[in-house]
Amino acid sequence: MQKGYKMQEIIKAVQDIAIKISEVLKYGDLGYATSSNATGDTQLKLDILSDEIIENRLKELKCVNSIISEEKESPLSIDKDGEYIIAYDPLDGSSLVDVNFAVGSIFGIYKGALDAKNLVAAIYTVYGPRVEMVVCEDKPELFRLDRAGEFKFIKTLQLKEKGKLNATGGTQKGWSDSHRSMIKSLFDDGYRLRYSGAMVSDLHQVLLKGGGLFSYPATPDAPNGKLRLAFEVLPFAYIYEKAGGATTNGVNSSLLDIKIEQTHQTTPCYFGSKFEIDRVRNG
Ligand code: P6P
Repeated sequence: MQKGYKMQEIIKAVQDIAIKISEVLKYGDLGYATSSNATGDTQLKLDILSDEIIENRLKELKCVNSIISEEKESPLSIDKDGEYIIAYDPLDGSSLVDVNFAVGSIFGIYKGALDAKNLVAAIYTVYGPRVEMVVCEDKPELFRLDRAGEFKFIKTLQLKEKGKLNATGGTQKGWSDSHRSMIKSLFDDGYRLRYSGAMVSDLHQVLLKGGGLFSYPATPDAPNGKLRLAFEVLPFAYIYEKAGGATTNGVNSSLLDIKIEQTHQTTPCYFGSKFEIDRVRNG
C-alpha cells in the first residue's frame, strides 16, 4: 500500500533521528543529568540529548500538531494545523547503555486525539551492532541501515501462532501466584528465557524470532505496571497485533482497548503470539 506523503515525511524524520542517536550513543557522555523525568526515572544526559534530537527534527514537520515525550512533563505544540500527535520514548532501555546493550526509540503516530483508536502507525528503532527500524502502518516492515547511510527494506514481520521465547519483566518476588504459575508453565513447556531489561530490544527479539511472550505485570513496586501506555505499550501493541499476534493487560482482550487518561499513564502488559496470550488470559 502506497504510503501517504505526510507519513513518508515522518518516516524520513525517524530515519534521520535514528542515524543521529546511533552516533551519539557511540561516543556520547554516559553520565547522569541532575534531573528526572515525569515518571521519576533519573535521566541520563543521553536521554535528554536523544529527546532534543527528536524534538528538533519533528519541529520541521508541518503535519505534526504536537509531540509527547517520556522525557517531557507535558505535550509540546508544534503546528496548530498539524493532524498528527507523535508520542515517543526517545531512548528506551537507556540504563543499559553503560553495559553496551541494544537500546532504541519508540514512536506512536496518532491521527487526531491521543487515543489508541487513532493510532495510524508505529515505528521503533534499535541501536545495536546494526541500526534497524521497524515501520508499521498495515504490516510491520523491517529496515536496516546500510554502509551508504540508507535504510534498506529487509522483510515483512509476522508472528507464528506459537513461539519459543519467554521475556519475563517485573520484580519476580512481587509476581502474583497466577502470574508466576503461568510463567512457570511456559518454562515447563521448554520456552527459553530472553530478557535484557530493554523493552524495545526484548520485543524486537520476540517479534523477529517468530513469537513467544513478553510480560510486565503489576507488582507491589509497580501496581499499575511500569511501562508507559502512550509511547511504549500502545505502539508495540499496534505492531504485535498487525504482525498477527495478540496483547492484553490481563483483563482487556487487547491493550489497544485501554483509554489514555494521563500522558505518562502506565499499564500491566503482555505481548505475544496468540497461543501465549491465550495462556495468559485462560491460565
Ligand atoms: P525492569 C527500561 O527502563 C524500561 O522502561 C523498559 O525498557 C524495560 O522493559 C523495563 O523498564 C525494565 O524494567 O523492572 O525489568 O528493570
